[in-house]
Amino acid sequence: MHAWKNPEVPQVVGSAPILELFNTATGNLQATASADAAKADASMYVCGITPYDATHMGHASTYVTFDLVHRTWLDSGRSVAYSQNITDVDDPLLERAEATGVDWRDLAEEQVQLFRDDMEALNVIPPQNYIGAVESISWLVPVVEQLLESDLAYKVPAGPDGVEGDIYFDTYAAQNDAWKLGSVSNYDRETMLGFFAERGGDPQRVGKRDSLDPLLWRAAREGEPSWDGAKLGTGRPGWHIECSVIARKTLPAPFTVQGGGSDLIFPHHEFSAAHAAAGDHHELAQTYVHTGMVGLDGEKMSKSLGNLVLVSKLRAAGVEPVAIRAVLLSQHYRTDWFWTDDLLATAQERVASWRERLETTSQHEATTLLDSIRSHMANDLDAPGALDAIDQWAAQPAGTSNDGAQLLREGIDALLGLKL
Ligand code: 5CA
Ligand code: ZN
Repeated sequence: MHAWKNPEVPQVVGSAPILELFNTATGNLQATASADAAKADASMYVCGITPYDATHMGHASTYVTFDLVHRTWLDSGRSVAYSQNITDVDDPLLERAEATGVDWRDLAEEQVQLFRDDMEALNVIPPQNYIGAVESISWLVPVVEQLLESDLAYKVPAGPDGVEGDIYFDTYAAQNDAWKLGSVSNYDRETMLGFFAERGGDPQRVGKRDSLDPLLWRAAREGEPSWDGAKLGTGRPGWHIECSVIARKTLPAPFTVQGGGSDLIFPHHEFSAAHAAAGDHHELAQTYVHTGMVGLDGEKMSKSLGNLVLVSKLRAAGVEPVAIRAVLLSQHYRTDWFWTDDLLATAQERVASWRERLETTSQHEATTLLDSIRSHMANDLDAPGALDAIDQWAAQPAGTSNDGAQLLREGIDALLGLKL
């Protein structure tokens, strides 16, 4: 599928130090390159939207976070391979389409287009590989066939609806030196069971070898879309295998960063990694990076709760995208936080004060501030620290020279994606 328009990213003299990010799998900060290969190619997979209610501030915050990873790598002279999926066939999308009387394909297409427009407005660099679940089915079928052949996947007898042919992953049989249950999330079994039930899993399904075993292939049901799955029978793909296959098909193994919101740690990223290790005996990614949840009025912002602040609505109301992006950058990516109108008003004031001060920036001020922004960003994406540094510069009395204005404007754009 096509993504969205590539923004111009200015090349700025100097370069960012090696980016360190917090790795959920190890619980430590981790360099995203070794010191002797600081400019090695980098690669990233970020889980994309399920297109039925795009793009709320939670989505925006997550994609802008990984855009900062992307920009920091580019600034340090690395080339970046970036893939993202679209979960364009899955239960919640089909349920929403059914409830609103819209064809699921039309709903997905409309929401993906809205998402593209929002990403473009927010100055997010697009992935080179933007792949829908539907597009990935021909890649996925042989992978699941192979798991069946190795007895790491199995067919479950018909459930209450009488349909035969659902295929599950054998979690415990699949453990090996590249992956064990908990390798990514480090959760205990009780926590896993809670999240599994909450986030699309079916611990109660009769006939599974273990309650946590995730679905790989769902046999065709009356009224649901389905595809020819060769030896798997007719059906549609499970969620984790879809991302696992798209990532492995389009990126090197292991790739540098696997990204998404913290709601994807378990089961989604745990099992995406498990599926890769089961097939290929290697780790899926080097670093698992997760963003905090954005909420509204005391609750996590989510499509199912309906407490959404949509990027498109704010844009339609005339809010400048750069101010929205400045709100997102004002919160550290690993903290949970709540969207408020006050945060937006503050960001609008900050952007105005930065713009005004830019007009009188010396070369020396520009290089000093850029160094500071670079070191904040390399330290686990400390964007709030970078914005505070910009505030401090803006609060200094205006100088008489403006020979640093262009450099600083371009640097703030290249590193933070803020177009002043
Ligand atoms: N399609 C799957 C991933 S394969 C999915 O989770 N889609 S989503 O539309 O629900 O979310 C898209 C991305 O936004 C995911 O990375 C998710 O973790 C993140 N996200 C969703 N809600 C929030 C939120 N309230 N705050 C921060 N990030 C969020
Ligand atoms: Zn995913």
